[in-house]
Amino acid sequence: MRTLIIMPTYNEAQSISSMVDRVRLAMPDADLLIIDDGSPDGTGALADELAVADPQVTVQHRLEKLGLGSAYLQGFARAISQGYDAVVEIDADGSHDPAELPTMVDLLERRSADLVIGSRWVEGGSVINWPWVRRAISRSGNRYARWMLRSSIRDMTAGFRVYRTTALHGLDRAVVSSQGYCFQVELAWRVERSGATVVEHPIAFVERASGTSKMHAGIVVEALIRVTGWGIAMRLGRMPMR
Ligand SMILES: Nc1nc2c(ncn2[C@@H]2O[C@H](COP(=O)(O)OP(=O)(O)OP(=O)(O)O)[C@@H](O)[C@H]2O)c(=O)[nH]1
Ligand SMILES: [Mg+2]
Repeated sequence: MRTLIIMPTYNEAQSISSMVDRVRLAMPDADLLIIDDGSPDGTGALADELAVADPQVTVQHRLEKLGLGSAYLQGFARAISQGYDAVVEIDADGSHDPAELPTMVDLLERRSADLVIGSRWVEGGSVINWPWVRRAISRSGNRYARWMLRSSIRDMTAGFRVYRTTALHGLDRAVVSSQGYCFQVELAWRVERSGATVVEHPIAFVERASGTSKMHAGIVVEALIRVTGWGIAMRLGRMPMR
């Protein structure tokens, strides 16, 4: 499968080089697109150096921090227009192990899946070095979203994924309402509700060892409000999302 790996970055200077190496080693035939939002710590310049040395690495620079969701939507549009079969979402902070990717892409093919999620909350999945509070928020948030959205996905907030490109057709800024982290929940839900096959593959998620998190309480609150709104709208029959 012709695969495009998309890695959005914001202030990941300490981890970008090793992540690019690990991705290229795990998936030597895939292309890698780094989308940097003008990171003040120089991540974009480091990414440019890596791209000069490797024709399979490309960097897209955006002038300001426009959010994870909008970075991915731009990457998806590129994957569609350039005829890739599969698209990968992966964080640049070392939390997702690129060594899982061959298995995840293989699952996409063998199980005829449209989305394979690297999941922390299925049997065999785990989270390493997270305080219990963060664990509890992720677990209960996922349980709530699954119930509210009548989904069968256990890790809807996961950011480690492989999509079949065809599952992303028609998704753009006019359709996808979330731009922050809730983007991942919305996309998983949209893909599942379109009748696509979603498979969860257990992964060990490792807390970032360097750099700073962009996560804050407002993100969790925003996701709760949106998920609740979608769930209510769905129960009122106002949001078929097909
Ligand atoms: N281009 C771009 N990338 C972003 C933006 N916000 C976050 N990212 C990247 O998206 C990925 C996930 O962000 P993280 O801060 O690690 O968020 P997280 O994994 O939910 O939180 P942590 O557990 O704290 O790591 C990382 O590679 C970030 O650099 C953004 O606005 N633009
Ligand atoms: Mg992270």
